[in-house]
Amino acid sequence: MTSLTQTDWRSLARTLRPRRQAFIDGRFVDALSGRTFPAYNPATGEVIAEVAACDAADVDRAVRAARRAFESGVWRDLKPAERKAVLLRWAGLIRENLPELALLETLDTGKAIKESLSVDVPSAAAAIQWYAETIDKLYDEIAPNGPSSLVMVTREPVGVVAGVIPWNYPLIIASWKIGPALAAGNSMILKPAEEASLSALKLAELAQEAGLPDGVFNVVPGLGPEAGQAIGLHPDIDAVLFTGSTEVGRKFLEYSARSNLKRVGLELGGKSPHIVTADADLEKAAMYVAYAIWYNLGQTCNAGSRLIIEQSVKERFLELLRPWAQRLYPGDPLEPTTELGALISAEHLDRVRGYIELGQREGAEVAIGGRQIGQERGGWYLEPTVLVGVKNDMRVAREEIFGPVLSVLEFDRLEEAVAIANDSPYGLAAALWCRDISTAHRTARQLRAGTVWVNAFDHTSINAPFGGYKQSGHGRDKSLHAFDKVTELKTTWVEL
Ligand code: TAP
Repeated sequence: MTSLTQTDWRSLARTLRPRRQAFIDGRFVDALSGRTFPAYNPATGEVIAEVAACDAADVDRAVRAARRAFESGVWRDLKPAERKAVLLRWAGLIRENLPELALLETLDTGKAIKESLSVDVPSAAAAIQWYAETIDKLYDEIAPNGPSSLVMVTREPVGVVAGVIPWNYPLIIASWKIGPALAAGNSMILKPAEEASLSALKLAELAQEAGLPDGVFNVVPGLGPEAGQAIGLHPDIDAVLFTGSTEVGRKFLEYSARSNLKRVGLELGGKSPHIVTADADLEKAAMYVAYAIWYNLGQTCNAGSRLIIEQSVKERFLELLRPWAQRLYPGDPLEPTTELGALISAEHLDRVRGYIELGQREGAEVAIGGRQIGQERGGWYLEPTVLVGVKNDMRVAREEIFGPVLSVLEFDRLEEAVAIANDSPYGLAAALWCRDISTAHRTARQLRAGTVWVNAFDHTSINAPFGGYKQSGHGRDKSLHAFDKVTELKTTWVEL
C-alpha cells in the first residue's frame, strides 16, 4: 500500500466518505441539537466534512449508555480471554484498514501520509494489542499477613472513563487511553479534538465490527467548551484521561473539584531541553535535534524545542543542522516522500509566526527558516525555523510554541546546561548528548523530566511509561502504570 502515488492518494481522498456522526450506544447519530462543525484539510484549507457538534445533552446520552453497559457486566464480566479476543480483533481491523485510517489522519491533520502509514496507524494498533495481551496475564496480589487471614488486593475498573484528546496524534493518543481503560473492563467515552475527529469515528466503526458491546465505547465529537466541559463536569464519569494544553488541563482539575471529584490524568505541554555537549557525536546529534523539533512540525508535546548547546561547538552545530532544515522541508502531505506536511490550522500558523516575531523583538535572531510557504496550495505551511541568541527568560524559551521553531541557548559548563534545562514550568522530556558514561548517568538523574534520553530523542515503546513532571501533568500513559488511573485497588480482608 505504501506504493501508492500522490495521484492514487488524491483519487482515494475524493472517494472517501468519512463518518461524521457521533457514536453512542452502538449507533452513529447526529448531535441532538442537529448542529455540526467543519473539519478542514490543513494542506488545502478545504472543508472535508461537517461533523456532529455534541454538547452536554449528547455527552449525557453517552454517559448513560456507558454506565448501563458497565453495570450490566456485558464487558467487565466477560472472561478475560474473551475480552482480550475482542480487543485483538479491533487491533487487527485497524491494521486491515491502514490506508483508509492513514488517509483520514492525513487529510484531517495535514501530517505526511508517510508518517500516518508508518507511525500513527501501526502505533495505535500496537497499543490496543499490547493492552489486550495484558488482560489474561495480570495477576492480583495477596498481602503477606500471616496464617489467620487472607488479605487480597485486587484491581477493579473505576466504571466510566472519558478520554479527551488533542489533534496532534489523534489515533496514537486515543489508543493510549482506550487500551488501558477497556482492558481494565471500563466503559469509555472519547472526545476527539475539534480539528481532528475523523479517525476516532472510524475507530468506532471498527470497534463495533470487532464485537465491542453497545455502550462500551462511545465517541462524542464536539467543541472543547461544550462537549469537553460537559465531560469534565459530568457527575457520573469516574475518570478523565486528558491530553492537551496545560491551560485546559487546569480546567479539568477545576471541573473535577466542582463536580464529583472524578480522577483526572493529565498529559500536558512541554518545552523539552536538548543538551548537546562538545564531545558528543555532533553529526548524529544534529539529525536527532532536527527530528526532535521538526517531526510533525513541532506539534509534539515532547518536541525538543530548546537546544542547549556548548558554546564552543555552536556554529559548527548550526551548519550541521542546516541540511536537515532543507531535507525536512514541508510539502504536500499526500506525496509519499514528503516528511513534513502542514500546520493544523490558520490560527495556529498565525500563533507560531507570532512567536517567531516575538523572539526577534525579544532579541533573538532567525538563523534558519522563519517564513510561511506553500500559500499557492491554500494550506498552512511554515519553514523549519531556528532562533539563535535566545535567553532562557525570553518567552520563546519558556512558552510552548507547538510549531517548528527551535530556540538555541548556549552554555559553558554542564551544570549551567542542567540549570537552564530545569528552569522551566514544564518537565515532560529532556535529552543529553555526551560520550562519558558517568556524566550521562549523573546528568540524567539531575534532569527533572518524565523521560530523559541519552544519545537519542523520542525513542519510544508502549511498555515504557510516558508523562510529565511539574506542569507537564501527572499520571502516566503507556505501560502497566497507565492502569493506575482507570482502576480502583480493593482490599478484601477475610479472617480465617
Ligand atoms: P487543547 O486546546 O488543550 O485541547 C485538548 C482537548 O481539550 C481537545 O479535545 C479540546 O477540544 C478540549 N478542550 C479545549 N478547551 C476545553 C475546555 N474549556 N473544556 C474542556 N475541554 C476543552 O490542546 P490542543 O491544542 O488540542 O493540543 C495541543 C496541546 O496538547 C499542547 O499543549 C501539547 O503539548 C499537548 N499535548 C500533550 C501531550 C502529552 S502526552 N503530554 C501529547 C500531545 C499533545 P477542542 O479541540 O474542541 O478545543
